[in-house]
Amino acid sequence: MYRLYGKPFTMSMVPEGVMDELGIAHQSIMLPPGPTTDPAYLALRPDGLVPTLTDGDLVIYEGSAIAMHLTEKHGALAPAIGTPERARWLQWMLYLGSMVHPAVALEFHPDWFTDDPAAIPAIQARARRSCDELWRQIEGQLVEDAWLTGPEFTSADILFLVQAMFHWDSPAMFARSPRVTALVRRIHARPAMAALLARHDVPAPAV
Ligand SMILES: N[C@@H](CCC(=O)N[C@@H](CS)C(=O)NCC(=O)O)C(=O)O
Repeated sequence: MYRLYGKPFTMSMVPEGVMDELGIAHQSIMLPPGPTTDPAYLALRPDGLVPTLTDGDLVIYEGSAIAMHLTEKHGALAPAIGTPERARWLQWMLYLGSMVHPAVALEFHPDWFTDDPAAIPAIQARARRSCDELWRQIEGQLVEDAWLTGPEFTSADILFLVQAMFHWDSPAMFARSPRVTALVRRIHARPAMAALLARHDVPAPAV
Protein backbone atom coordinates (compact mmCIF):
# COMPACT_ATOMS: atom_id res chain seq x y z
CA MET A 1 0.00 0.00 0.00
CA TYR A 2 1.32 3.44 -0.91
CA ARG A 3 1.91 5.77 2.01
CA LEU A 4 2.01 9.49 1.18
CA TYR A 5 3.50 11.95 3.66
CA GLY A 6 2.21 15.45 3.13
CA LYS A 7 0.88 18.68 4.56
CA PRO A 8 -2.24 20.58 3.57
CA PHE A 9 -1.89 23.16 0.77
CA THR A 10 1.54 21.92 -0.37
CA MET A 11 3.27 20.02 -3.18
CA SER A 12 2.04 16.78 -1.63
CA MET A 13 -1.29 17.55 -3.32
CA VAL A 14 0.36 16.65 -6.65
CA PRO A 15 0.98 12.92 -6.01
CA GLU A 16 -2.24 12.83 -4.00
CA GLY A 17 -4.10 14.20 -7.05
CA VAL A 18 -2.43 11.65 -9.32
CA MET A 19 -3.56 8.79 -7.05
CA ASP A 20 -7.06 10.28 -6.81
CA GLU A 21 -7.37 10.55 -10.59
CA LEU A 22 -6.17 6.94 -10.99
CA GLY A 23 -8.35 5.64 -8.17
CA ILE A 24 -5.32 4.27 -6.31
CA ALA A 25 -5.91 3.59 -2.62
CA HIS A 26 -3.23 4.97 -0.35
CA GLN A 27 -2.57 5.86 3.25
CA SER A 28 -2.26 9.61 3.77
CA ILE A 29 -0.04 10.80 6.62
CA MET A 30 -0.40 14.51 7.31
CA LEU A 31 2.60 15.96 9.14
CA PRO A 32 2.09 18.87 11.50
CA PRO A 33 2.84 22.35 10.11
CA GLY A 34 6.26 23.88 10.73
CA PRO A 35 9.75 22.41 10.41
CA THR A 36 9.78 18.63 10.63
CA THR A 37 12.23 17.30 13.20
CA ASP A 38 10.86 13.76 13.61
CA PRO A 39 13.91 11.49 13.06
CA ALA A 40 11.69 8.76 11.61
CA TYR A 41 10.56 11.15 8.86
CA LEU A 42 14.04 12.62 8.35
CA ALA A 43 15.26 9.08 7.70
CA LEU A 44 12.88 9.02 4.72
CA ARG A 45 13.49 12.56 3.47
CA PRO A 46 16.53 14.28 5.00
CA ASP A 47 15.45 17.87 4.24
CA GLY A 48 12.23 17.32 6.20
CA LEU A 49 10.05 18.74 3.41
CA VAL A 50 7.00 17.08 1.87
CA PRO A 51 5.99 15.10 -0.10
CA THR A 52 7.47 11.64 0.34
CA LEU A 53 5.93 8.42 -0.93
CA THR A 54 6.73 4.95 0.34
CA ASP A 55 5.73 1.70 -1.28
CA GLY A 56 7.06 -1.26 0.65
CA ASP A 57 10.84 -0.77 0.68
CA LEU A 58 10.73 2.02 -1.90
CA VAL A 59 11.10 5.59 -0.63
CA ILE A 60 10.80 8.42 -3.15
CA TYR A 61 10.57 12.16 -2.55
CA GLU A 62 10.24 15.32 -4.68
CA GLY A 63 6.70 16.08 -5.82
CA SER A 64 7.26 15.98 -9.58
CA ALA A 65 9.39 12.83 -9.35
CA ILE A 66 6.72 11.00 -7.34
CA ALA A 67 4.05 12.03 -9.85
CA MET A 68 6.24 10.85 -12.75
CA HIS A 69 6.97 7.56 -10.97
CA LEU A 70 3.25 6.92 -10.41
CA THR A 71 2.33 7.75 -14.00
CA GLU A 72 5.07 5.41 -15.28
CA LYS A 73 4.22 2.61 -12.90
CA HIS A 74 0.49 2.72 -13.64
CA GLY A 75 0.87 3.53 -17.36
CA ALA A 76 -1.55 6.44 -17.20
CA LEU A 77 -1.73 10.23 -17.06
CA ALA A 78 1.24 10.71 -19.39
CA PRO A 79 1.48 10.74 -23.19
CA ALA A 80 3.15 7.82 -24.98
CA ILE A 81 6.97 7.69 -24.76
CA GLY A 82 8.75 9.25 -27.73
CA THR A 83 5.87 11.47 -28.85
CA PRO A 84 6.01 15.28 -29.05
CA GLU A 85 3.32 15.35 -26.33
CA ARG A 86 5.58 13.26 -24.07
CA ALA A 87 8.39 15.77 -24.63
CA ARG A 88 6.05 18.59 -23.60
CA TRP A 89 4.96 16.55 -20.56
CA LEU A 90 8.60 16.08 -19.49
CA GLN A 91 9.24 19.78 -19.99
CA TRP A 92 6.28 20.86 -17.86
CA MET A 93 6.84 18.28 -15.10
CA LEU A 94 10.39 19.57 -14.65
CA TYR A 95 9.76 23.25 -15.35
CA LEU A 96 6.85 23.58 -12.94
CA GLY A 97 8.73 21.66 -10.26
CA SER A 98 12.15 23.22 -10.66
CA MET A 99 11.45 26.76 -11.90
CA VAL A 100 7.94 27.76 -10.81
CA HIS A 101 7.81 26.05 -7.42
CA PRO A 102 11.11 27.56 -6.17
CA ALA A 103 9.72 31.02 -7.00
CA VAL A 104 6.63 30.11 -4.97
CA ALA A 105 8.87 28.93 -2.11
CA LEU A 106 10.75 32.22 -2.16
CA GLU A 107 7.45 34.03 -1.65
CA PHE A 108 5.95 31.69 0.97
CA HIS A 109 9.16 30.86 2.86
CA PRO A 110 11.40 33.96 2.56
CA ASP A 111 13.00 32.96 5.88
CA TRP A 112 14.60 30.00 4.05
CA PHE A 113 16.66 32.51 2.07
CA THR A 114 17.82 35.03 4.66
CA ASP A 115 18.74 35.28 8.33
CA ASP A 116 17.86 38.97 8.28
CA PRO A 117 14.19 39.60 9.19
CA ALA A 118 14.45 43.09 7.72
CA ALA A 119 15.16 41.58 4.29
CA ILE A 120 11.98 39.50 4.21
CA PRO A 121 9.55 42.07 2.72
CA ALA A 122 11.95 42.83 -0.15
CA ILE A 123 12.47 39.11 -0.87
CA GLN A 124 8.71 38.52 -0.86
CA ALA A 125 8.05 41.46 -3.16
CA ARG A 126 10.72 40.29 -5.60
CA ALA A 127 9.41 36.71 -5.47
CA ARG A 128 5.89 37.91 -6.23
CA ARG A 129 7.21 39.79 -9.27
CA SER A 130 9.10 36.67 -10.41
CA CYS A 131 5.95 34.56 -10.09
CA ASP A 132 3.95 37.18 -11.97
CA GLU A 133 6.50 37.13 -14.78
CA LEU A 134 6.57 33.32 -14.88
CA TRP A 135 2.78 33.11 -15.24
CA ARG A 136 2.93 35.76 -17.98
CA GLN A 137 5.49 33.63 -19.84
CA ILE A 138 3.47 30.43 -19.31
CA GLU A 139 0.40 32.19 -20.73
CA GLY A 140 2.25 32.64 -24.02
CA GLN A 141 3.01 28.90 -24.16
CA LEU A 142 -0.53 27.59 -23.74
CA VAL A 143 -2.70 26.40 -26.59
CA GLU A 144 -6.37 27.38 -26.41
CA ASP A 145 -8.84 24.57 -25.60
CA ALA A 146 -6.08 22.04 -24.88
CA TRP A 147 -4.67 20.51 -21.75
CA LEU A 148 -1.15 21.56 -20.76
CA THR A 149 0.63 18.99 -22.93
CA GLY A 150 -1.94 18.53 -25.71
CA PRO A 151 -5.24 16.71 -26.22
CA GLU A 152 -4.89 14.42 -23.15
CA PHE A 153 -5.29 15.33 -19.47
CA THR A 154 -2.02 14.35 -17.75
CA SER A 155 -0.27 14.55 -14.41
CA ALA A 156 1.29 17.81 -15.66
CA ASP A 157 -2.17 19.38 -15.42
CA ILE A 158 -2.37 18.36 -11.76
CA LEU A 159 1.03 19.93 -11.09
CA PHE A 160 -0.11 23.05 -12.98
CA LEU A 161 -3.29 23.34 -10.88
CA VAL A 162 -1.35 23.05 -7.63
CA GLN A 163 1.18 25.73 -8.65
CA ALA A 164 -1.62 28.06 -9.78
CA MET A 165 -3.44 27.42 -6.49
CA PHE A 166 -0.63 29.16 -4.60
CA HIS A 167 -1.53 32.40 -6.39
CA TRP A 168 -5.32 32.48 -6.26
CA ASP A 169 -5.08 35.37 -3.85
CA SER A 170 -3.69 37.43 -6.71
CA PRO A 171 -6.52 37.90 -9.22
CA ALA A 172 -4.46 40.54 -11.04
CA MET A 173 -1.89 37.88 -11.90
CA PHE A 174 -4.56 35.79 -13.60
CA ALA A 175 -6.47 38.69 -15.12
CA ARG A 176 -3.51 39.13 -17.43
CA SER A 177 -3.50 35.42 -18.32
CA PRO A 178 -6.81 34.27 -19.88
CA ARG A 179 -5.41 30.94 -21.12
CA VAL A 180 -3.92 30.11 -17.72
CA THR A 181 -7.29 30.98 -16.18
CA ALA A 182 -9.23 28.84 -18.68
CA LEU A 183 -6.92 25.87 -18.06
CA VAL A 184 -7.22 26.25 -14.28
CA ARG A 185 -11.02 26.20 -14.62
CA ARG A 186 -10.94 23.20 -16.94
CA ILE A 187 -8.72 21.18 -14.59
CA HIS A 188 -10.75 22.17 -11.54
CA ALA A 189 -13.96 21.03 -13.30
CA ARG A 190 -12.75 17.42 -13.01
CA PRO A 191 -14.50 15.85 -10.00
CA ALA A 192 -11.27 14.37 -8.58
CA MET A 193 -9.52 17.74 -8.76
CA ALA A 194 -12.39 19.65 -7.15
CA ALA A 195 -12.49 17.00 -4.40
CA LEU A 196 -8.72 17.27 -3.88
CA LEU A 197 -8.90 21.02 -3.31
CA ALA A 198 -11.99 20.73 -1.10
CA ARG A 199 -10.20 18.12 1.06
CA HIS A 200 -7.44 20.66 1.67
CA ASP A 201 -9.92 23.48 2.37
CA VAL A 202 -8.75 25.31 -0.73
CA PRO A 203 -11.59 27.42 -2.14
CA ALA A 204 -12.60 27.03 -5.76
CA PRO A 205 -10.37 29.12 -8.03
CA ALA A 206 -11.19 32.78 -7.72
CA VAL A 207 -9.72 33.29 -11.16
N1 LIG B 1 10.75 20.62 -4.77
C1 LIG B 1 10.31 20.05 -3.53
C2 LIG B 1 9.63 21.15 -2.72
C3 LIG B 1 9.38 20.70 -1.33
C4 LIG B 1 8.78 21.82 -0.51
O1 LIG B 1 9.14 23.00 -0.64
N2 LIG B 1 7.82 21.43 0.36
C5 LIG B 1 7.19 22.39 1.19
C6 LIG B 1 5.70 22.44 0.95
S1 LIG B 1 5.29 22.87 -0.71
C7 LIG B 1 7.36 22.01 2.67
O2 LIG B 1 7.55 20.86 2.99
N3 LIG B 1 7.30 23.00 3.55
C8 LIG B 1 7.39 22.81 4.94
C9 LIG B 1 6.17 23.31 5.64
O3 LIG B 1 5.30 23.87 4.94
O4 LIG B 1 6.06 23.12 6.84
C10 LIG B 1 9.31 18.92 -3.80
O5 LIG B 1 8.55 19.00 -4.78
O6 LIG B 1 9.29 17.94 -3.06
